Amino acid sequence: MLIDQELITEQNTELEPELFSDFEHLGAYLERRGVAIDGVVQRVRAFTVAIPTWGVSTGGTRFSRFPMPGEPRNIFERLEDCAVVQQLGRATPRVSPHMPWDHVDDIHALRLHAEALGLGFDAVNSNTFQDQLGQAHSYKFGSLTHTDPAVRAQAITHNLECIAIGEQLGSTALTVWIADGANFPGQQHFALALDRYLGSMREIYAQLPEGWKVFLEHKLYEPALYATVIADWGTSYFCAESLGPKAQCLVDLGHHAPTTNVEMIVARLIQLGKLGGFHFNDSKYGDDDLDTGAIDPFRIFLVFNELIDAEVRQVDGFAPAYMLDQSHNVTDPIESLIESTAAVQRALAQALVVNREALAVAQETNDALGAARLLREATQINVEPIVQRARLDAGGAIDPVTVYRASTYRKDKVTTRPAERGGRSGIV
Ligand code: PSV
Ligand code: MN
Repeated sequence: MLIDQELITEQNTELEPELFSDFEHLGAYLERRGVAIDGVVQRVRAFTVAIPTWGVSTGGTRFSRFPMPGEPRNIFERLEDCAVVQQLGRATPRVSPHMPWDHVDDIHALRLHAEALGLGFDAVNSNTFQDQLGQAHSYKFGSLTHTDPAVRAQAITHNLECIAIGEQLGSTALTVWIADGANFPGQQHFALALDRYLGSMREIYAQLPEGWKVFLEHKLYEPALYATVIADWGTSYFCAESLGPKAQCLVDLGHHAPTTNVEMIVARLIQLGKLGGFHFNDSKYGDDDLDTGAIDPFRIFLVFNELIDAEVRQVDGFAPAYMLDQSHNVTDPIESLIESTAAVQRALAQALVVNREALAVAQETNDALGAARLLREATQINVEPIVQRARLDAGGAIDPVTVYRASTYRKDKVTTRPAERGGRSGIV
């Protein structure tokens, strides 16, 4: 255990009386509304979200990065920090690795290290948006869609390597996000670029092992600032559909224009049987990678409202993969990940207490205001006692950030993890 279990127990003992009293009060309130609180706790407890390995390092912008003392310097140390988030929150038992950022020669040792920390591996993310040392061809003008077949072949090979690594780690999915696009009108032939993407992806798809999925992650813009090849959910859907049943669409919440109705995209992908998973985060202006729920908690609730609707309707094959994808530029990433996990759990709990029968009636009778009230009411309920109870029952901390701050974890790491000279800047 990375955080002294005694510290967790001490804190929990102190907070339990208040929590139990709030819980009882909320239970009575929900009962009057026809909701059994224990059922909601069970559902929140069963819910898990994967942590991005890059999320425990200090993030940055294209302008700068301000490394935090004691930050992890390699994947083994990153896993330790992920394990702290899991120990305190108990909802993040898997990590989503990024290659080659997390590359090690001995993959088996990595798997064992993760297992010893109580962690498993989620989808492997490939990276053909940066050039790596010693790489034969540059991705400056694209990767899977590059005009030069040799560059495409290199990008395909990298994705196949990611699959091979993922197999050794016990992962069952590959997430592909490409930065390919254009900075100038006329620079790229739109149709040919998309054709080349499909051609490359077909080769990757053909090598997916039994039981594996490939998630196609779309993004509006950046780093391509005029046009991006896989810019929107429509293109992503078309590609997933063209590739076959193992290909699904991944929705990163920040990858849309600010006013886009993301919950509707989620509903459409569910209806079309192609919702593969999520990268949760929040944003105000673009792909800000801010902490989930930090800016617009109502939006994440509306996404979960669609997810629970799909679940209640027992939509065939509905089983999205949940991941966080954030850049922690000014906070201790461990704290941000704890808070973001709780934000996701809160949205889930609120979506679970929506009166769906009443909502269906309001929708059928065109009661616009009544329908909106039902959703708003659910978000006005303070479901914190449910989230805290779920954490406590799972062996975590009622107030994980306070326990973390009371621990000496980061302070100890400042000594044992002396900062490396140089290091990456910008995106992590
Ligand atoms: C792209 O902006 C993205 O959301 C993709 O998921 C990448 O793999 C990740 O960020 C890299 O930080
Ligand atoms: Mn993402």
